[in-house]
Amino acid sequence: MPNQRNPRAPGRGADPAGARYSVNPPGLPRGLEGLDWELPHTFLGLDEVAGAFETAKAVLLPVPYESTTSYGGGTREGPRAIVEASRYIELYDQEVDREAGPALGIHTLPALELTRAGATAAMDELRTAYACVAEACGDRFLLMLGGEHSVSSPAILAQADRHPERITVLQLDAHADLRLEYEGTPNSHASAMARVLDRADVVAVGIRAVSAEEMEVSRSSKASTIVWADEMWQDDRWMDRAMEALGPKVYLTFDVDYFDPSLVPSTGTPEPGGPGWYRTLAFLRRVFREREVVAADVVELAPTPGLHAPDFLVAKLVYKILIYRFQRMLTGD
Ligand SMILES: [Mn+2]
Repeated sequence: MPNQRNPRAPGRGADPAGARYSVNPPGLPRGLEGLDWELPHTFLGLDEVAGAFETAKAVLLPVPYESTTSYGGGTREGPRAIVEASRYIELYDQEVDREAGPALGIHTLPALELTRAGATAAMDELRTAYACVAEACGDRFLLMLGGEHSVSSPAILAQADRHPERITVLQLDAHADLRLEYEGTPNSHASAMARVLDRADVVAVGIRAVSAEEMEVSRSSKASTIVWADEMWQDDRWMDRAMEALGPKVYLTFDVDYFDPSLVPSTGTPEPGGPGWYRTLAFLRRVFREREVVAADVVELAPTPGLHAPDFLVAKLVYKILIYRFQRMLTGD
């Protein structure tokens, strides 16, 4: 029996005809159909129709990896909190004037568990696994949910392997992550971008905490561009500067500590003076309109028990990224 009371009801996600919501979770024992079952624990709570891999335009890969966090911990819980919060997002998006999620099809993969036999082994494992997932995805848009920022480098390197032309990494972050090594490991979250500089250009936006060593690395590398958070408060010229530095193919890595900690306090290393919501969306909209974004990740959410706003913000950010990626398809221009 279709549930017509409320689009938040179980089995969220329009059926192919778009007229009703499917209800029953797969594998339900006979006789239990039609009861008020909760939404699936998938991105947006999409059901097995709207979330089917075969027809999905976008795929989410949760990687709840945390090992080298230097200050506050908890990024291991990030992917789960994003997916949970996403189940309460309005499917309707005002910018594209439709329920974008069911129209796109978004498939949520199970979380990838990495070995605990050290950071190097875990990063090697992730690079292999990510390459395998990217291959299986074909032309579906792959977005990875972290986890700490170190998960980005294996993903970027795997994407660099897939694209013969040099890609640009667009890094939204408070920190440059250009340390050659940190706390004894070159695989630290603080070294995530240093790991990729010889394979990709890196345009870092929102930066407001760097070390002297990182400034040396940035100044001596033609591949590194920094847009400082304090220039972003003055006017929008930073957007032009960032766009000019982006090549035609972009990998987007979004460390949520980019945002001001008044918006996202739930992160390992919060830094004051971060950008806000609407200018960030304006920038992302432009990036997706003017460049080909080949893949993305959103990392470093460390949920605070009882504080849901940052989890919801990050879930909505993920939804907006997917909407911008398919903006033309969704609006028909
Ligand atoms: Mn950061």
